[in-house]
Amino acid sequence: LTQDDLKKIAAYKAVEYVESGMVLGLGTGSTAKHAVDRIGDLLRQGKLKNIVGIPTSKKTHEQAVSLGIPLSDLDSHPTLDLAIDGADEVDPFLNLVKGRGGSLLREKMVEGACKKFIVIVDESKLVNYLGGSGLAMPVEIIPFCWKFTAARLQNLFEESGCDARLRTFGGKDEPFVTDNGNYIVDLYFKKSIGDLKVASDAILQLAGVVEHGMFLDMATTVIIAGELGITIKNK
Ligand code: DER
Repeated sequence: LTQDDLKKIAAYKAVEYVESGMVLGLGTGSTAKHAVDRIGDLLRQGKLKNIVGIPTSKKTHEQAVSLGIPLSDLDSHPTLDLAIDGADEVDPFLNLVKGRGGSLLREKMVEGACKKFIVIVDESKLVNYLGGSGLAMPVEIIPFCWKFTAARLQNLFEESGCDARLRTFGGKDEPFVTDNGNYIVDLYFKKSIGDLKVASDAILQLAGVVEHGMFLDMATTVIIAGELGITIKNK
């Protein structure tokens, strides 16, 4: 089984939780893409009806439009029944790192408004502690004086051996710009950042920071697809 096979297996399992009439948060990324495709299939087959989708990125919005999934937004639906989305890291307490696709702000807004939030991952996303993969922990910041903000973020986590890097795209030095017109600083850690709530609050206190990619105590179910089968963890 390829990693994409596993992503698809997790995604299809999550869509089994979708009932007709639901207002759904539609996630972003290569795993969530399979879930959105599946929802589109079931709508077309008439097996699902009266679904309203709330996309978590312009990219997912376009995918959903192409599939004919009826769409709305948080202004019209401030509370959603269910969101399905991927994650970059999942710790043993179902805390997540998200945002390596750059959509963390809208994802956190949508998924924070849901009664249930199902996370779909292949087993490679499991970590012992957040930041433990040594890969990026994204922070969305405003473009104004981004170097100033990046330096403050790096200093905040000095003891964890933090390296803060502006996310660029296309190999050039052009800053990556989010759907919301902001920049992303990716934090790389050499050691655990300790208490996640303390870290989260410290990041959000910095003026110039919009949001970070730690989704703490938000997932209600995590569906993990591995070589040996599917594992479902509930909060
Ligand atoms: O950027 C994001 O938040 C994505 O959902 C990410 O967390 C998972 O992306 P993937 O399914 O492509 O690995």
